[in-house]
Amino acid sequence: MELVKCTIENRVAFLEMQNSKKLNCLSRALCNELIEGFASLKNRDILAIVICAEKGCKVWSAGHDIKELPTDSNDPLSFNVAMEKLLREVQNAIVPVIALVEGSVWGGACDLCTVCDMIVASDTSTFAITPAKIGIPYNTSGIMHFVNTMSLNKAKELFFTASPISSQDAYNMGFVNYVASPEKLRDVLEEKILSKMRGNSVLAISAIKRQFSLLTRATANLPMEAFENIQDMRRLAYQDGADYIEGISAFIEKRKPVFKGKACDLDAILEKDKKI
Ligand code: YXS
Repeated sequence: MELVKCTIENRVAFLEMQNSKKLNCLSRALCNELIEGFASLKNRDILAIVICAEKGCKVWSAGHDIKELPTDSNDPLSFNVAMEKLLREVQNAIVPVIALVEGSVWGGACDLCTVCDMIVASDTSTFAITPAKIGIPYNTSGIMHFVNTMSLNKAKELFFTASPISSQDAYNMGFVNYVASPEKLRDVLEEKILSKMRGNSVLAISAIKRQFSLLTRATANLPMEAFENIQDMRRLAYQDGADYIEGISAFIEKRKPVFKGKACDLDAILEKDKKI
């Protein structure tokens, strides 16, 4: 693996993202190497997996690689894209996964943090979920990750403003477990979490972790039509809505996007769809 370093220290596995020159964008290559890292740890005697970036990084991860987002009307966040597979790998891990965050966290990387079991962040870190900034209708499983991790009002604020919040704010709302200076980050991880877990039964922790994963993914019985309506709406937003292409182009051309989409456009398109 070239983009991820996997080490094991005192029964804790560290998957360190080492592509800071590309701001650790969750490209297919980086996601696949993280998935490979998880696979290599399946039968190891470990009590936790830590996802981290190189010490001193300014950006923990800039999120999905925008230059890899499809512009051929395919769903940018479909079930089988590498980033979605990585998010499921974290949730299916049989030991707790902890995000050790230094630097800023963006977009899909913020979702990666929500699916981790705990977060220890530096006091200079920020978190932003940014699909609205790029014209992307986020996906249902991704939204549920935030619904399961914070209050609805804070989740909506994060999505609708697409603006970064500080790690202190994230701590105050229960999203981040501990905040520490960059120099003390690993010590706090060890002292507050790992050292206490070491004395406990990894078997019991694994059984509990698997229950959390199953229970948090159990949706209240969503009627099939609602799910189909969601898929329809998302498809119409990233296919027929021009905002998605404008968001990607604006980012690549380093200019502010000029979004022309209106909320009622969705109704009009849905209406048109019904007439077919
Ligand atoms: O100009 P060059 O070629 O050097 O490239 C620039 C950026 O284009 C590139 N870059 C990215 N390329 C692909 N995907 C990205 N996510 C991405 N982010 C950055 O890296 C080079 C340096 O970027 P620059 O000049 O902006 O660096 P900076 O230090 O001034 O600013 C760092 C950031 C992270 C604040 C800034 O790059 C930024 O805001 N990046 C976009 C963060 C973001 O919105 N990520 C969401 C990606 S989409 C996603 O995750 C989901 C699909 S969703 O949107 O639904 O959540």
